[in-house]
Amino acid sequence: MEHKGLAMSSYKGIDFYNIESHLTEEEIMVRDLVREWVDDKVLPIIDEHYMEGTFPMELISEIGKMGLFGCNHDTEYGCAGMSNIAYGLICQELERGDSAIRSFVSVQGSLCMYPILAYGDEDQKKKYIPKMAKGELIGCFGLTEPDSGSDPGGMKTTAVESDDYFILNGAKMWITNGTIADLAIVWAKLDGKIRGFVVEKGDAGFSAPEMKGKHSLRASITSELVFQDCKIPKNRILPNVTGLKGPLGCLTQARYGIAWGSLGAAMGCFISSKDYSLSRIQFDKPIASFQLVQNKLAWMLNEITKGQLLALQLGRMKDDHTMIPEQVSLAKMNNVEIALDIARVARDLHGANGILNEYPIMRHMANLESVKTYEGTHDIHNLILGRWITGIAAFE
Ligand code: TGC
Ligand code: FAD
Repeated sequence: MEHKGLAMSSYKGIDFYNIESHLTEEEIMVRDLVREWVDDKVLPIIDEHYMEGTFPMELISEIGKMGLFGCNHDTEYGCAGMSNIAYGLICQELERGDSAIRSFVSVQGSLCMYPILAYGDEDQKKKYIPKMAKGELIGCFGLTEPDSGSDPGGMKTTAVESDDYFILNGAKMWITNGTIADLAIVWAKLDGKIRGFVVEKGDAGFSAPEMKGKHSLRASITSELVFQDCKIPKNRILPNVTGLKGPLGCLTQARYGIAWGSLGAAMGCFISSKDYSLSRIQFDKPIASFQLVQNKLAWMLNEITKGQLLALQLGRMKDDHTMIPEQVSLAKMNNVEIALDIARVARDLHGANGILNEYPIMRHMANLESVKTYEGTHDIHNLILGRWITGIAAFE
């Protein structure tokens, strides 16, 4: 029996539980604007960039014009001052295009603009934030090192204070946007304590070679950052934070965006699966008419809907300033995992066609493998929750 549900409608997002009824007009407007922009500007070109291993640089100024960089920061230094829910919806729509686009926006706003705003001085805010909001300056965030990923406190990069400079030595690895960035927020140990520094492109002793050979996030630039007696002026230290809570505070912001963004990748895989199963005929019927296929589609919608409700409530708590980092861990961990599982089931539903770049499935699946690892691996978030539940840290 035919039934008028999602099958008969054109794409208007996935909103089975009427999340929209909880959104403001501005949130709906920005979500729809970004959704349309992704359809028009990202989806037609992203696969080529993915195959070539290039980032679509031409999109940066457009993202800036839409006010998406650091859009949830205050308007004082030129940011859009949107709600955290609006920011989450933007991440969701961008990642339906590709995780690389959401990553670019996450790194710029949450990992580079945020530490300058939260820990920087007035001159640093005035110098960098207005241009970063417009996309005229690109930022990156250097925490991970070859020998310290999940345990960033074990970093070896050092800063030494001389009369006129800080001198940085060491290396960062896996840094999104590194090679194309104008500035890098770099975390290094000064007198044994973790401090943040702003390193600029062109600083003597600083280089940012691109890392090649990725099978995931191919439309994103990933780099090493190398510091060899790199001298930076004294006024480039972030004066208002010391210790691991500096970088971890930034990660809370970015993990929040991923909790929403990963749902976008899941939605892309779900919609493609729904459309494909209605059009693919086997045994003289659309495969959508078989119970096992419907079971898979129903499971996808179920997981996406639960993930949306998690993200929505997380966003409300962030907007109310009651959100704690452990709540972000739960949503990042859950939503990335279900997105990856949905991508895998979607691949199966598309049969052999599921491996082709005509469909977004394998691209999302491969991207999500990185998303599961970066910003704290799935298991690190499990342990963060384990510590919250038991009071016992099981990291060591
Ligand atoms: P721990 O004792 O837990 O904390 C040290 C201090 O930091 C505070 N804190 C936080 N503050 C804000 N937000 C958070 N999420 C925080 N978590 C902890 C904490 O209160 C404490 O403050 P204080 O005042 O007492 O000093 O530190 P630990 O060494 O036990 O760390 C535990 C652990 C494993 C959870 C932490 O190291 C961790 O999260 N590791 C994962 C590392 C990670 O996520 N790296 C991500 C690198 S960046 C990246 O991946 C970018 S991808 C970008 C893209 O392309 O999208
Ligand atoms: P490891 O820490 O070596 O972990 C390997 C495995 O061991 C994982 O399964 C992990 O869960 C497990 N493990 C580790 N410790 C424990 C423990 N205590 N208990 C149980 N299991 C444990 N970093 C940045 O600083 N800036 C960036 O912009 C950035 N962008 C990235 C972009 C991409 C595409 C990727 C893939 C990574 C990026 N990263 C970035 C690095 C990322 O944050 C790290 O890869 C991540 O934190 C994990 O570190 P690792 O890869 O060294 O893995």
